[in-house]
Amino acid sequence: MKKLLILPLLLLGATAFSQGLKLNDLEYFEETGVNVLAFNNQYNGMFCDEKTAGIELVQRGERIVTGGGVRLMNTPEQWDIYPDLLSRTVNREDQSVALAFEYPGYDFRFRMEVKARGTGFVMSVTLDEPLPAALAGKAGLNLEFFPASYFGKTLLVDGKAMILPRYPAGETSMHPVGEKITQFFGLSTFDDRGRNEFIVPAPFATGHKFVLAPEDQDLRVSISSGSELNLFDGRNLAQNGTFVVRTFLPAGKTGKVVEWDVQPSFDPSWVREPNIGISQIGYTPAQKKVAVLELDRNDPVAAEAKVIRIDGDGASVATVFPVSEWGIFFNRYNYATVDFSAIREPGLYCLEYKGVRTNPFPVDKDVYAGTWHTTMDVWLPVQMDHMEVNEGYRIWHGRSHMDDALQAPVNYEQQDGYRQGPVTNTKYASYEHIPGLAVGAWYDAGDFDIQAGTVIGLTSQFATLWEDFHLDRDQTYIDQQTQFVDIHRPDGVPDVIQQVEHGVLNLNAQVENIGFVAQGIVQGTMHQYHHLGDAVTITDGLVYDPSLPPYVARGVRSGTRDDRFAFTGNGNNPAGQMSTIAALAAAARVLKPFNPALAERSLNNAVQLWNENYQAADPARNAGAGGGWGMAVDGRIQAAIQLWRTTGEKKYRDFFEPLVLAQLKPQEPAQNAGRRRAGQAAARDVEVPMADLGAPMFVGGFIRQADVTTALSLYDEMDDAFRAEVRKAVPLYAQSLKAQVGNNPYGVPVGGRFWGGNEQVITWAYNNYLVWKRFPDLVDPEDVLAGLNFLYGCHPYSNVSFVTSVGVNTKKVAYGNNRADYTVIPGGIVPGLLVLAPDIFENKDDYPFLWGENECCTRTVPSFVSLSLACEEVAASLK
Ligand SMILES: [Ca+2]
Ligand SMILES: [Ca+2]
Ligand SMILES: [Ca+2]
Repeated sequence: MKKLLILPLLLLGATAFSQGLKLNDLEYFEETGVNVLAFNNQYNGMFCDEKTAGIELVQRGERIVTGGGVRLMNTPEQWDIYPDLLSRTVNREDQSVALAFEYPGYDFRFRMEVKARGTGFVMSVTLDEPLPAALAGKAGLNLEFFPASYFGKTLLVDGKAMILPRYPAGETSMHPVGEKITQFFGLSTFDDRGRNEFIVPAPFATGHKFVLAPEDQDLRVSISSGSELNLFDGRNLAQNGTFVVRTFLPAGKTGKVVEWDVQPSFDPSWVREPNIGISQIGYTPAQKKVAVLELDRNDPVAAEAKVIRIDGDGASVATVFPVSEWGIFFNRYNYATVDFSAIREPGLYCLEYKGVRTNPFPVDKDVYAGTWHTTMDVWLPVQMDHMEVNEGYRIWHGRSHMDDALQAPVNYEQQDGYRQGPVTNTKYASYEHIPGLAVGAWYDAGDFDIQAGTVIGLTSQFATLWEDFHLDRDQTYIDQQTQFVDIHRPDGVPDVIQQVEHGVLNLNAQVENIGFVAQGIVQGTMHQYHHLGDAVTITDGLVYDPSLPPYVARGVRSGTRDDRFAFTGNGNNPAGQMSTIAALAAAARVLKPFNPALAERSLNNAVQLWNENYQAADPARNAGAGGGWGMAVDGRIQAAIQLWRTTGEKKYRDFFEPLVLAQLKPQEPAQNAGRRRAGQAAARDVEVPMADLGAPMFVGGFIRQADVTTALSLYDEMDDAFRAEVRKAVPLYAQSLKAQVGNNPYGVPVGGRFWGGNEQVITWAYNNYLVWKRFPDLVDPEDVLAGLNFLYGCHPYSNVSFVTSVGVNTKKVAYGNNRADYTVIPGGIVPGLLVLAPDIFENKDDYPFLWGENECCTRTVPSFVSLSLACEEVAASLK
């Protein structure tokens, strides 16, 4: 690892003696323990307001304030409109950032300034033209505080003592919908039950000086103004709402119309407590054990750390290990490592550095055994759509979405990236009921849509898990006849086989009723989409009948149009069918001994789709048809491999073999948009590109990942000539895996702009395993374990386990459908570390609503389970 030689003394000189807020090289204001960001992070057109944009305050290492700016609502929700940033000018002479904005639909332009003043700052709004009349009483200067940070804290309003509410019980009033500022996509987050009205929250405090949390140095912020300050609680409208400090812009005035003086909590002697990165599941005696210390740049690195064994009688034995300084990574913190691999005696240990002690962790030969059980036994069953899911005395949810789906209307677009083109590509008319869909599949993530990629991917990967690892664990009762699941209750059938069934039941239903797998089957209104709680209550479970009045049911039909929409714009893309074919064919193979009828049905559908589509699916004829990741992978390869494995027919092998071999040749890397999710590429540029994290996703001249892993997966089944070609390609591929780590102290590809990077770490570590399994000399097996060690706590920001409920210190909140209760669904894998501009790592563990940090995605399950099983195997091999 390359060390950045930066002298601690110089750094000490640079910041510790600074007086007042100053703009730094990354264009935000900085003083010890305080960072003020003025639109370094901007709003995202895909997910709208993510609570990661505008004027923000990071105080003593925590981002406690966000969303500063002029907004048109008292308490903006995620899908409320925000202004376009026209210009951002950094003025170093007077230590200010000047900003210009407009709300294009409202003919409203304004300027803002954020300017350092002593140890605090002033933020102001200037109007060159008076406020448009339609925005009087609506436009205001807002600043949002994360409520969870302030649970149990107090407030002074012009000196009057108050308690910040733990739960909202503020007052609201109803207004006619004509007064409402239209939300994004023209949709509404509010179900007004046909009354054409909307809710306006009232302030719970009003004054000229607010001091939040005067008792707490970490959280104290004071705001004062000559204008009236109001304090709103956004949670009256939305559980992810914030405390909003707000001044309404005056009507009929120009010039500087609002000015606030904001004083953060400043202490020049403050030093961030070290974050000691350890694996929360512990270590095997034989594996490498390296803790990573994430340190304040003003905190001189100590020479030693202690590893302390904790015995049953409470006695402890300490062993001293040297600390190696690694240097600065990604600007913000200094890093050091402690290699305590010499600890080999089984037992309980903790690590102590400069008086900070970690929680205990085990050292034992079986620490990796079964760490995936919570994920497969609990988290995954809870994600099963169209089923009632019981666990002990609790029912997680009822049989959801029994009303199937409606054909999504043509020329229609809605939240979460769903759009239907000018045609349906099906035999159905817009809004027509599509029968037979209330079976199988999983909720996509913290929301409840069925995403094609997730259902197809899980079905394929679970089939692979069965074949590669013979995963015969049975701890779940799954009955498709009565659509009932019981957790912690064996039923004699391996759970992974039942999950394959659950996938193909839905895939077959879609292929047979729609003709292909729809891009998504998703809630058709915004107020259903943001649903929290039991999915059985999102719809009425009755098929929509337009001849009945709304909110009236008759028998099994209902006049309430609450059924999901099937988005079928992808139906004219033959390449898009290939992953469905692969999943159906793989499932047919593994299901044959368990459910021969379903296996045969799946294979018939796969063969039919192949025959209809494989010629038209040639990538040469379908530019850009390789999926949303910017990589032009020929989907026909996987489809043909799975059809060959299932049928043994030579024609499939003859099809894929030359294609796989051709792709083993080194080629130019595909154009890649930083691995952003589809649609996010449209987000505005950020100051520090991903590559600065030291994790280049694609290295010039190296082979693309997918191609070699496909060849590796075939290695044992193919002849000597094929294997010889693979052997030639693998060394370069192994090098590219190493190169992807880049230059960071954690030894894995750290990343995560827009979305936490755990999935890329999992994929990278598992690809190391695929090489190691057949070419053990080419890959360090510790690189396989390093992926899980990162997930389990050896990562920046904190040392919490990113797998909920697994490990000693694990996530307390996650963005599941129970997030309103500030809890988790056990066994989920959160996205993890989010990298906010310019240099801020974050994974909040008190506020669950930041999806980029905390939303457990269903598609992560099989890759995480695969890596876990790989780590069991690797750990057992180390002596
Ligand atoms: Ca989704
Ligand atoms: Ca079972
Ligand atoms: Ca319905």
